Order: sequence, then structure tokens, then C-alpha cells
Amino acid sequence: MIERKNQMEIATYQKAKKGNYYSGDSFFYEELEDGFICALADGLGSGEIAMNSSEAAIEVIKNNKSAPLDDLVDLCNKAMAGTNIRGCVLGILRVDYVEQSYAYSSLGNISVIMVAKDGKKERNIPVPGYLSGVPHKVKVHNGPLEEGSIFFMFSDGVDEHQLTKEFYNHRTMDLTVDWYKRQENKMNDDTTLIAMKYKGEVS
Ligand SMILES: [Mn+2]
Repeated sequence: MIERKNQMEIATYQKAKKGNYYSGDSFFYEELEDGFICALADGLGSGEIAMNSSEAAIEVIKNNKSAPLDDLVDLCNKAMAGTNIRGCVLGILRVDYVEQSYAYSSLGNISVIMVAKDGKKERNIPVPGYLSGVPHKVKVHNGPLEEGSIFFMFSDGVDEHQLTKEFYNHRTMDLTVDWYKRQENKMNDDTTLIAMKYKGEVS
């Protein structure tokens, strides 16, 4: 069997809102036997309360890594019912190495951007709302996976207008995130940026 791991290159950046110790954003990613999953949640409010909500959603995803994306959103939604939990927005990305496809789903202010090797950019259409325990229908978007494709997922602390051509043109994810770090970002919110590149099978 072909060793299908280590096909993704990932770099992340996270910073709490000024004056806050806790970030209300939580994220998770993992390379699985035949694919990859990444999720980012931004909890309502700020600080610890926000963190409780986003962590609850991410916990659900960690425990249900293989569930279909729409089921995952439902499960996360159900997890928003506890005390000390207000709700969150959520983005989930899954890459399937075997089917050579990717899928993502998002609700609220989480951006998902895919940049193909030829530079063609595709982004999620933001769906207003947030997970609060009330059932929410979400769309799952699918596409073919190509070697060299780059995926970005970020919370609304990232001002997308600041992501210039230079940002998108870096070849490695480390350099991409380093570039972002060096900018004078006026971050008025918790900020999380995840950059992921599908390298394909390393021979
Ligand atoms: Mn936010």
C-alpha cells in the first residue's frame, strides 16, 4: 500500500484580540490515512466564553473526523446547547487523497479560499448565521483536487483586502504565514489564519 501521509503542508497563525488572554477562535487539523481534515470555529463574543463555544465545536469534529460534512455541522450545532456556550461560526475543509477531491462547508464569517496551481482563485460564498443549537442547513461545495492547490481558512480577524498578490504567490506555507505576520495588521478581533498546500504523493 502506498503511504499516503504527509501530502499536505500546513502553516498557521493565531492571535487573540488585543487585551484578551484567550482567543475565541479554535481550530484543528489532521492528516488521516486517506485524506485531511481542517476546521476553524469562531465563538460568539470574546475571551473565555467565545473560546468555550468554539472549542466545543472543534471537539465534536475531532471525535467525528470521518463523518460527512453536513452531518458534522449538525453535530456541532447540537453541541452549542450547553451552559457557558453561546454559539459559533464554523468552516470545515476535507481533502480526499483517494478520490482526489476536496469539499468544504461554512456557516458565518469563516473564509475558505482555494487557489489552484494556475493561480485561479475560488472562495466560499458566505452564508449568514451561526451555530446556536437551532438546526441550520448548510451547503457542501466539492471540487477536484490538484497537486499544488493551496487552501486558506481564516476567521474575520483577517482583513481579506490585505491579502495581496504577494501573499498568494508564496511557494511555501511557512513563507505565506510569515508574510502575513510581518504586515501591520490592525486586528480588532481574534485572528486565525491557516494555510494548507496539497503537495501530492511524495515519491
Ligand atoms: Mn471573529
